[in-house]
Amino acid sequence: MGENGHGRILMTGAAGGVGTFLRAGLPELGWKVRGFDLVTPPDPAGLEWSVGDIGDPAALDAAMQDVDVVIHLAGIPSEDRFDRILKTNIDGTYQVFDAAVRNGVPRVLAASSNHAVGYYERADYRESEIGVDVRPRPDTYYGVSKVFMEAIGSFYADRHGLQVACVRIGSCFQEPVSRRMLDTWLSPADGVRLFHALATAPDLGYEIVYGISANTRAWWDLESARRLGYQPQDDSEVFAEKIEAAAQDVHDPEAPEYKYLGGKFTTYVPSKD
Ligand code: 15L
Repeated sequence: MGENGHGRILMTGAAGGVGTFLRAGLPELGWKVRGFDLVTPPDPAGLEWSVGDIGDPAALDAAMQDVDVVIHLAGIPSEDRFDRILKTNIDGTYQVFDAAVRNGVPRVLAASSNHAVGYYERADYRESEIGVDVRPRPDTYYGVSKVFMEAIGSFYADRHGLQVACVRIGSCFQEPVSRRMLDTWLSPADGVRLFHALATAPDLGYEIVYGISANTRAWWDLESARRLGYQPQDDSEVFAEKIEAAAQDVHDPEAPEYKYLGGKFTTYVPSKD
Protein backbone atom coordinates (compact mmCIF):
# COMPACT_ATOMS: atom_id res chain seq x y z
CA MET A 1 0.00 0.00 0.00
CA GLY A 2 1.17 3.57 -0.71
CA GLU A 3 1.14 6.32 1.92
CA ASN A 4 -2.56 6.96 1.43
CA GLY A 5 -3.25 3.28 1.04
CA HIS A 6 -3.88 3.19 -2.70
CA GLY A 7 -1.65 0.24 -3.49
CA ARG A 8 0.74 -0.58 -6.31
CA ILE A 9 0.50 0.37 -9.98
CA LEU A 10 2.45 -1.47 -12.65
CA MET A 11 3.02 0.99 -15.48
CA THR A 12 4.06 -0.42 -18.85
CA GLY A 13 5.80 2.11 -21.06
CA ALA A 14 6.73 4.06 -17.95
CA ALA A 15 9.85 5.51 -19.58
CA GLY A 16 7.84 7.13 -22.40
CA GLY A 17 6.26 10.57 -22.66
CA VAL A 18 2.95 9.98 -20.87
CA GLY A 19 4.60 7.50 -18.51
CA THR A 20 7.13 10.10 -17.42
CA PHE A 21 4.34 12.50 -16.43
CA LEU A 22 2.30 9.83 -14.67
CA ARG A 23 5.12 8.24 -12.73
CA ALA A 24 6.11 11.68 -11.46
CA GLY A 25 2.60 12.54 -10.24
CA LEU A 26 0.97 9.35 -9.00
CA PRO A 27 3.32 8.65 -6.05
CA GLU A 28 2.33 12.04 -4.55
CA LEU A 29 -1.26 10.77 -4.50
CA GLY A 30 -0.25 7.72 -2.48
CA TRP A 31 0.54 5.16 -5.17
CA LYS A 32 3.54 2.89 -5.28
CA VAL A 33 4.59 2.80 -8.91
CA ARG A 34 6.54 0.00 -10.54
CA GLY A 35 7.79 0.98 -13.98
CA PHE A 36 8.06 -1.58 -16.76
CA ASP A 37 9.84 -0.71 -19.97
CA LEU A 38 12.57 -1.80 -22.37
CA VAL A 39 14.95 0.60 -20.67
CA THR A 40 15.50 2.18 -17.28
CA PRO A 41 15.21 5.96 -17.56
CA PRO A 42 17.96 8.16 -16.10
CA ASP A 43 15.50 9.42 -13.44
CA PRO A 44 13.54 6.46 -11.98
CA ALA A 45 13.51 8.52 -8.75
CA GLY A 46 13.22 5.75 -6.21
CA LEU A 47 10.52 3.84 -8.10
CA GLU A 48 10.53 0.08 -8.45
CA TRP A 49 11.54 -0.74 -12.01
CA SER A 50 11.39 -3.85 -14.19
CA VAL A 51 13.22 -3.94 -17.50
CA GLY A 52 11.28 -6.10 -19.93
CA ASP A 53 9.31 -6.41 -23.13
CA ILE A 54 5.52 -6.58 -23.18
CA GLY A 55 5.94 -9.38 -25.71
CA ASP A 56 7.54 -11.56 -23.01
CA PRO A 57 4.91 -13.28 -20.82
CA ALA A 58 7.48 -14.38 -18.21
CA ALA A 59 8.72 -10.80 -17.73
CA LEU A 60 5.13 -9.64 -17.36
CA ASP A 61 4.34 -12.39 -14.84
CA ALA A 62 7.29 -11.36 -12.69
CA ALA A 63 6.36 -7.67 -12.88
CA MET A 64 2.69 -8.25 -12.02
CA GLN A 65 3.31 -9.68 -8.54
CA ASP A 66 1.54 -7.68 -5.79
CA VAL A 67 0.00 -5.25 -8.24
CA ASP A 68 -3.42 -3.63 -7.78
CA VAL A 69 -3.73 -1.71 -11.05
CA VAL A 70 -1.98 -1.97 -14.40
CA ILE A 71 -1.61 1.22 -16.42
CA HIS A 72 -0.77 0.02 -19.92
CA LEU A 73 1.01 2.73 -21.91
CA ALA A 74 3.64 0.70 -23.77
CA GLY A 75 3.56 0.58 -27.54
CA ILE A 76 4.50 2.38 -30.72
CA PRO A 77 3.08 5.87 -30.14
CA SER A 78 2.17 6.83 -33.71
CA GLU A 79 1.69 5.40 -37.20
CA ASP A 80 4.04 2.69 -38.39
CA ARG A 81 4.14 -0.34 -40.70
CA PHE A 82 1.39 -2.85 -39.97
CA ASP A 83 3.79 -5.68 -39.07
CA ARG A 84 5.37 -3.54 -36.36
CA ILE A 85 2.02 -2.34 -35.05
CA LEU A 86 0.81 -5.96 -35.02
CA LYS A 87 3.75 -7.17 -32.94
CA THR A 88 4.07 -4.35 -30.42
CA ASN A 89 0.64 -2.77 -30.12
CA ILE A 90 -1.71 -5.64 -30.89
CA ASP A 91 0.10 -8.74 -29.66
CA GLY A 92 1.81 -6.73 -26.89
CA THR A 93 -1.53 -5.42 -25.64
CA TYR A 94 -2.99 -8.92 -25.70
CA GLN A 95 -0.02 -10.10 -23.60
CA VAL A 96 -0.53 -7.36 -21.02
CA PHE A 97 -4.26 -8.04 -20.61
CA ASP A 98 -3.68 -11.77 -20.49
CA ALA A 99 -0.95 -11.43 -17.87
CA ALA A 100 -3.21 -9.24 -15.73
CA VAL A 101 -5.91 -11.92 -15.69
CA ARG A 102 -3.38 -14.74 -15.19
CA ASN A 103 -1.87 -12.96 -12.20
CA GLY A 104 -5.12 -11.88 -10.59
CA VAL A 105 -4.65 -8.14 -11.11
CA PRO A 106 -8.19 -6.76 -10.88
CA ARG A 107 -7.94 -3.55 -12.91
CA VAL A 108 -6.31 -2.41 -16.16
CA LEU A 109 -6.29 1.20 -17.37
CA ALA A 110 -5.20 1.22 -20.99
CA ALA A 111 -3.92 4.09 -23.11
CA SER A 112 -6.17 4.09 -26.12
CA SER A 113 -6.06 7.16 -28.31
CA ASN A 114 -8.14 9.73 -30.13
CA HIS A 115 -6.86 7.97 -33.26
CA ALA A 116 -9.32 5.12 -32.62
CA VAL A 117 -11.96 7.61 -33.79
CA GLY A 118 -9.74 9.94 -35.80
CA TYR A 119 -11.89 10.11 -38.95
CA TYR A 120 -14.78 11.89 -37.24
CA GLU A 121 -15.21 15.43 -38.50
CA ARG A 122 -15.46 18.46 -36.30
CA ALA A 123 -18.15 19.95 -38.55
CA ASP A 124 -20.54 17.12 -37.66
CA TYR A 125 -20.32 18.00 -33.96
CA ARG A 126 -21.11 21.72 -34.09
CA GLU A 127 -24.16 21.32 -31.88
CA SER A 128 -23.00 18.46 -29.68
CA GLU A 129 -19.92 16.71 -28.40
CA ILE A 130 -18.68 13.40 -29.72
CA GLY A 131 -19.49 10.58 -27.32
CA VAL A 132 -17.50 7.49 -26.46
CA ASP A 133 -20.14 5.18 -27.95
CA VAL A 134 -19.69 6.10 -31.60
CA ARG A 135 -18.52 3.53 -34.15
CA PRO A 136 -14.72 3.32 -34.15
CA ARG A 137 -13.23 5.18 -37.12
CA PRO A 138 -9.47 4.62 -36.82
CA ASP A 139 -7.31 6.91 -38.91
CA THR A 140 -4.18 4.71 -39.10
CA TYR A 141 -2.95 1.18 -38.35
CA TYR A 142 -1.96 2.73 -35.03
CA GLY A 143 -5.62 3.72 -34.54
CA VAL A 144 -6.67 0.18 -35.50
CA SER A 145 -4.43 -1.15 -32.72
CA LYS A 146 -6.23 1.12 -30.25
CA VAL A 147 -9.60 -0.23 -31.42
CA PHE A 148 -8.18 -3.70 -30.75
CA MET A 149 -7.15 -2.55 -27.27
CA GLU A 150 -10.69 -1.35 -26.56
CA ALA A 151 -12.07 -4.63 -27.91
CA ILE A 152 -9.86 -6.94 -25.88
CA GLY A 153 -10.55 -4.81 -22.81
CA SER A 154 -14.27 -5.32 -23.35
CA PHE A 155 -13.82 -9.03 -23.98
CA TYR A 156 -11.75 -9.59 -20.83
CA ALA A 157 -14.16 -7.48 -18.76
CA ASP A 158 -17.05 -9.68 -19.87
CA ARG A 159 -15.21 -13.00 -19.88
CA HIS A 160 -13.02 -12.61 -16.78
CA GLY A 161 -14.62 -9.79 -14.79
CA LEU A 162 -11.51 -7.65 -15.31
CA GLN A 163 -12.15 -3.97 -14.44
CA VAL A 164 -11.12 -1.95 -17.48
CA ALA A 165 -10.99 1.67 -18.53
CA CYS A 166 -9.67 2.63 -21.96
CA VAL A 167 -8.56 6.24 -22.19
CA ARG A 168 -8.72 7.87 -25.61
CA ILE A 169 -5.86 10.22 -24.84
CA GLY A 170 -5.73 13.45 -26.85
CA SER A 171 -2.32 15.17 -26.86
CA CYS A 172 -0.52 14.81 -23.55
CA PHE A 173 2.35 17.27 -23.62
CA GLN A 174 3.65 19.99 -21.32
CA GLU A 175 1.90 22.61 -23.49
CA PRO A 176 -0.30 22.51 -26.59
CA VAL A 177 1.78 23.45 -29.63
CA SER A 178 -0.76 23.70 -32.47
CA ARG A 179 -4.30 24.94 -33.10
CA ARG A 180 -5.54 21.35 -33.04
CA MET A 181 -4.04 20.81 -29.61
CA LEU A 182 -6.25 23.59 -28.27
CA ASP A 183 -8.95 20.88 -28.56
CA THR A 184 -6.94 17.81 -27.82
CA TRP A 185 -4.57 18.86 -25.03
CA LEU A 186 -4.34 16.80 -21.86
CA SER A 187 -2.15 18.62 -19.37
CA PRO A 188 0.26 16.38 -17.46
CA ALA A 189 -1.43 17.34 -14.18
CA ASP A 190 -4.88 16.47 -15.56
CA GLY A 191 -3.41 13.22 -16.89
CA VAL A 192 -2.41 12.33 -13.34
CA ARG A 193 -5.87 13.36 -12.05
CA LEU A 194 -7.57 11.26 -14.69
CA PHE A 195 -5.58 8.07 -14.14
CA HIS A 196 -5.87 8.48 -10.35
CA ALA A 197 -9.65 8.83 -10.67
CA LEU A 198 -9.87 5.74 -12.86
CA ALA A 199 -7.61 3.75 -10.55
CA THR A 200 -9.81 4.53 -7.55
CA ALA A 201 -13.30 4.61 -9.14
CA PRO A 202 -15.62 2.22 -7.30
CA ASP A 203 -17.55 -0.42 -9.24
CA LEU A 204 -15.58 -0.07 -12.45
CA GLY A 205 -16.81 -2.51 -15.08
CA TYR A 206 -15.81 -1.50 -18.59
CA GLU A 207 -15.55 2.11 -19.69
CA ILE A 208 -14.14 4.19 -22.48
CA VAL A 209 -13.28 7.79 -21.60
CA TYR A 210 -11.76 10.71 -23.48
CA GLY A 211 -8.55 12.01 -21.99
CA ILE A 212 -8.35 15.78 -22.39
CA SER A 213 -8.28 18.80 -20.12
CA ALA A 214 -11.27 21.13 -19.64
CA ASN A 215 -10.44 22.86 -22.92
CA THR A 216 -12.80 25.64 -23.97
CA ARG A 217 -12.57 24.55 -27.63
CA ALA A 218 -12.89 20.80 -27.12
CA TRP A 219 -15.73 18.90 -28.78
CA TRP A 220 -15.22 15.58 -26.98
CA ASP A 221 -17.69 14.50 -24.32
CA LEU A 222 -16.05 14.11 -20.91
CA GLU A 223 -19.20 12.70 -19.26
CA SER A 224 -17.89 9.17 -18.71
CA ALA A 225 -14.60 10.46 -17.31
CA ARG A 226 -16.36 12.91 -14.97
CA ARG A 227 -18.81 10.23 -13.85
CA LEU A 228 -15.79 8.16 -12.76
CA GLY A 229 -14.44 11.05 -10.69
CA TYR A 230 -12.23 13.03 -13.10
CA GLN A 231 -12.19 16.74 -12.35
CA PRO A 232 -9.95 18.46 -14.91
CA GLN A 233 -8.40 21.74 -13.77
CA ASP A 234 -6.59 22.98 -16.88
CA ASP A 235 -7.75 24.67 -20.07
CA SER A 236 -5.60 25.04 -23.20
CA GLU A 237 -7.20 28.43 -23.85
CA VAL A 238 -4.45 30.14 -21.86
CA PHE A 239 -2.06 29.17 -24.68
CA ALA A 240 -4.34 30.25 -27.55
CA GLU A 241 -2.79 33.66 -28.25
CA LYS A 242 0.72 32.26 -28.15
CA ILE A 243 -0.20 29.50 -30.61
CA GLU A 244 -1.97 31.88 -32.99
CA ALA A 245 0.98 34.27 -32.92
CA ALA A 246 3.42 31.44 -33.69
CA ALA A 247 1.29 29.90 -36.49
CA GLN A 248 2.90 30.33 -39.89
CA ASP A 249 -0.17 29.50 -41.95
CA VAL A 250 -3.59 31.00 -42.54
CA HIS A 251 -6.18 29.01 -40.63
CA ASP A 252 -7.93 26.58 -43.08
CA PRO A 253 -10.90 24.70 -41.55
CA GLU A 254 -10.75 22.18 -44.45
CA ALA A 255 -7.15 21.16 -43.75
CA PRO A 256 -7.08 17.60 -42.31
CA GLU A 257 -5.20 18.88 -39.27
CA TYR A 258 -8.28 20.86 -38.25
CA LYS A 259 -11.10 19.05 -40.01
CA TYR A 260 -10.68 15.61 -38.45
CA LEU A 261 -10.51 14.57 -34.84
CA GLY A 262 -7.28 12.70 -35.59
CA GLY A 263 -5.71 15.65 -37.43
CA LYS A 264 -2.81 14.88 -39.74
CA PHE A 265 -2.85 11.19 -38.88
CA THR A 266 -5.74 10.92 -41.38
CA THR A 267 -3.37 11.53 -44.31
CA TYR A 268 -0.11 10.09 -43.03
CA VAL A 269 1.28 7.04 -44.82
CA PRO A 270 4.14 5.19 -43.09
CA SER A 271 7.37 4.50 -44.95
CA LYS A 272 7.90 0.91 -46.13
CA ASP A 273 11.24 0.47 -44.29
C1 15L B 1 -1.35 9.94 -30.02
O1 15L B 1 -2.02 8.92 -29.88
C2 15L B 1 0.13 9.89 -30.01
O2 15L B 1 0.65 8.87 -29.19
C3 15L B 1 0.75 11.22 -29.61
O3 15L B 1 2.11 11.21 -29.91
C4 15L B 1 0.07 12.41 -30.30
O4 15L B 1 0.39 12.41 -31.62
C5 15L B 1 -1.42 12.35 -30.06
O5 15L B 1 -1.98 11.10 -30.35
C6 15L B 1 -2.21 13.42 -30.82
O6 15L B 1 -3.19 13.09 -31.49
O7 15L B 1 -1.86 14.59 -30.70
